[in-house]
Amino acid sequence: MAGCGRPMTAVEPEATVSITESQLDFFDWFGFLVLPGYLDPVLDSLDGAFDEVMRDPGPTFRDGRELLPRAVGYSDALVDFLESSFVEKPVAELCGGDFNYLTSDANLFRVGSGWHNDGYLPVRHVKLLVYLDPLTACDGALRVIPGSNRWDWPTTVDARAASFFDTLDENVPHTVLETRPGDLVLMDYRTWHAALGRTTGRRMLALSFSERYPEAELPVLERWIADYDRFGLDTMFGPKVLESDGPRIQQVLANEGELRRRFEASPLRRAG
Ligand SMILES: O=C(O)CCC(=O)C(=O)O
Repeated sequence: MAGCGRPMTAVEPEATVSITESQLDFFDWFGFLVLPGYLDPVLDSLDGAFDEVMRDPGPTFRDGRELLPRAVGYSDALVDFLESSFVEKPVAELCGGDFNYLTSDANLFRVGSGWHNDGYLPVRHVKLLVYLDPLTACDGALRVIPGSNRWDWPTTVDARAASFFDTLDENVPHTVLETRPGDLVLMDYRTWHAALGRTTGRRMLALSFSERYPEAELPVLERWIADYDRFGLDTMFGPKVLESDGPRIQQVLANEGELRRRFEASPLRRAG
């Protein structure tokens, strides 16, 4: 839905497909879920908005991939998507009705991604991955280790895992998620994943969410947010998300203090 004086940027279709009980169980057990064609009704809008934000303001971080942190916050169409039932419905199922919107990024990959997970946090963190180009095992489709979301850190997996898995490369037992534009991939942060094979110009939009943090765990949230100082950020959200000032961002905003302190001291400091 559009709001707060923002112009309507596209027709606003509603998600008609709900996640079933067995899909929720699948996510719980295996740490990922693919919804084929789920985003077809909004694909053109997402595709156009992605290319626009990659032109302006454009990627601010390059390490083989070109990355624009907090990408959603630079586009009315992407904010509409964030607030739409396409996002709200599955995320509320996985993270509860009072979930947090954490951040987003737009990426143009010119390299693959080695085996890693996105962190072990005390509450569920979920990433929505929107790949805007058809991907097969040969050209950089996402690979996941099903069930690795249930590994304990550091009991069953430790810091040596990433380098060991990288030596194994394609021989790590895994599933390849071949996707076409319009598919939505949902992944638990704990799930180990990689993108291998020839990979040139894969476009990926990622949105991150979490369950609401209980009071006692807020210091963990604050440290997690502060890690974004690696991108020279003072806040997790781009201007258009900040304008919306919605309930989904309040817990993150309230815990950005350490990020702002690091930003003030950072040589990467940049405005906007
Ligand atoms: O290269 C990819 O598609 C995977 C992206 C990824 O690893 C991540 O966003 O954590």
